[in-house]
Amino acid sequence: MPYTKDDDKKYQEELKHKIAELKKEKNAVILAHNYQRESVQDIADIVGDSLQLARSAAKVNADIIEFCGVQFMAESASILNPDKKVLLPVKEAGCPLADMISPEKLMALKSEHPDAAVVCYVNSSAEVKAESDVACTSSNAIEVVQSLPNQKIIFVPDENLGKYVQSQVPQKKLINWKGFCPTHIRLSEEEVIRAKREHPQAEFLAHPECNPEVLKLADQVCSTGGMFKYARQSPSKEFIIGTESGMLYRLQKENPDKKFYLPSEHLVCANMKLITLGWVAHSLEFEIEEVRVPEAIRLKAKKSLDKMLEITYGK
Ligand code: CIZ
Repeated sequence: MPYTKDDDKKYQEELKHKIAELKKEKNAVILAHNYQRESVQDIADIVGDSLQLARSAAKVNADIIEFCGVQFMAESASILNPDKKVLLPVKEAGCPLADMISPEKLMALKSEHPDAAVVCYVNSSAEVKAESDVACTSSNAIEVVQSLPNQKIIFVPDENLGKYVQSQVPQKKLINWKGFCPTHIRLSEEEVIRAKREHPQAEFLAHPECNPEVLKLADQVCSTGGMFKYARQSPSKEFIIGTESGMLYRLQKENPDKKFYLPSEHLVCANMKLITLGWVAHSLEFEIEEVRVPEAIRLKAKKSLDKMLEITYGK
């Protein structure tokens, strides 16, 4: 008998049931990033950006954190919550942007600019965070750079975010690492112009990892968290979303009277999409792949995350 759509639906329901049972049995909580598949967002206890998820992990009373996202996000959750077992359902779910800088390359750059402070985007490894003065996200990068006494700032690894911050903080000199997000850089100026032509009433919200030509066309440049807030508060009814496709599901769910459009079919992060219900069930059942950062690196990386939290939340 051929496998049908109904069989697939039944299988997905069985997986959801299995995940719910395993969660209870193991006292686990499921966190999912805003870029995850709809089916994964649906089974999550919390959906958010990497920082929100890492912070909320500290507040939950669970023994296991099932982190549906990519490697650096699970690492940040583990750095901030060393007493909990953090699982990444698919160990291959990496971040090419985070892999574009190594601690050795960062150390070499630091020795060329000894008077510069080092700011690392959260999309970086624990080792790179450990070599940085302070971390930042796309929602607080400007605030973090402004808060530092140094005039010179080494900014790693995302060049587009660094250039955007430089445009907003012209009094500082940013030395930007030439890393990029392979998903965001694929959004072209032409695609945005076409989407604007097709939806003339829509506001264009762009993520700062997009290319500068694309950001020039934006009505608002914001992080994923900023996009949710802006879409909720804006009187506009239509929005073109310049970031990963997973965002549209929650935006639409939270704003049923508004319309959201993806300007390009290329805005799909293959690593985020590696996580499926099947892998979540497998990971919970066998408690794999555990993400743990060696203690000496964890303590140094935590310092840069704590400094960012202090700048952003004052504690
Ligand atoms: O920090 C995050 O979760 C990422 C990768 C993007 C964003 O804007 O929230």
